[in-house]
Amino acid sequence: MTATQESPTAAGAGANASQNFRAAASTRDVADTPPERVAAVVTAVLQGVHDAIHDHDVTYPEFQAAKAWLMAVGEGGEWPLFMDVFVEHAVEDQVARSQRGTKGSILGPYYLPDQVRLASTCELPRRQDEQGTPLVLEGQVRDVDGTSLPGAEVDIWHADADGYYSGFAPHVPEGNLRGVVVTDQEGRFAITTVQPAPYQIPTDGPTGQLIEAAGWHPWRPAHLHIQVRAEGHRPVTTQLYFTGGEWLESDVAEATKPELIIDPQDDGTGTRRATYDFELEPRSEV
Ligand code: MBD
Ligand code: FE
Repeated sequence: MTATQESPTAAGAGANASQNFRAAASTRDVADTPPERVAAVVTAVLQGVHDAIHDHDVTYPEFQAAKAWLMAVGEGGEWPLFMDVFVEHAVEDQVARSQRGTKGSILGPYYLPDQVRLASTCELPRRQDEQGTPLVLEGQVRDVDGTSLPGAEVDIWHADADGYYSGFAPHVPEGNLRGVVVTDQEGRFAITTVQPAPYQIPTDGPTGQLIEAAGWHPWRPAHLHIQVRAEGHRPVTTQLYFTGGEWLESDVAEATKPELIIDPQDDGTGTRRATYDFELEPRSEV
C-alpha cells in the first residue's frame, strides 16, 4: 500500500468484526443446548487445557501471561478473528461431512450481509482507481442432480490488491468488492472484479503478537469468499484460491482444499478468466 493511506489498525478491524458478529449472531442456538452437551464439550476443552499445562510444565508467569493475552484479545475485539483463523476450520470440516456438492470453507470474520444485488453479468463495486489485475469469474449454479438454478444468489466478497476488506479498513469505501450476484435463466453468472492479494493477520494486535511469539507466519493465501444460496437448497459457504498462490500450502487458517483452487488464464487483453460451477444439495437432505 502507498504511504498516504491511513493504515487500518487491528483494533479497528476487530471492533467492526465484533459489532458485525453481534448483529448477525443468534444466541438462541446456544441457549437451547442441553446441559449435558454443554458439560461434555466444555469439559473436553478444559481437559485439553489442563493436559497442555501438565504436559508442558506450565509456570505461574506463563499462566498470568496467558490471562493478560486473553484480556487483550477481548479488549481489542479480536475474538472473531482469532476464532475464525484458529478454530472455524475444524467446525467447517465437521459440518461438511454431511454435505454433498461444492466443497465448503470457512466464513471468516469479514462477511457483511445485505450487499448490493447485481445482474448475472456484472462488475463488483470498485473504486475508480482500483488496483489489481482484472479478474472474471464465470460459471453456473446447479442442483447436485445437474438441474440449473436460475435466480440463485452468488454472494461474493474479497480483499483488494493490498489485502484489505471494505467495512474493516477505514480507507476502503463501504461495499467495495462485495455484491450479491443473481444467476440468469440458465443459472449462470459472470463476475468482473480484480485479483485479491494474500491476507495478513494484523500484526499490531494480540492475534498477531501470538503468531509472532510462536514463530508462525500471519498469512492466508489470496482468496475469494463466496456464499451460494438458492431456494429449496442448502447454502454453501466457500472460498476459491489461485493455482500457485503464495501461502496456499501453509494457510494460517487451514481453510484451503484442493477442489477450491482455480487457475485463471489471461484472455489476451490482460484480464484473467476462470470458470467455476457450484452444486447445491436439496434442503430436505439437511
Ligand atoms: C480472512 O480474510 C479470512 O478469510 C479468515 C478466515 C480469517 C481472517 C481473515
Ligand atoms: Fe478472507
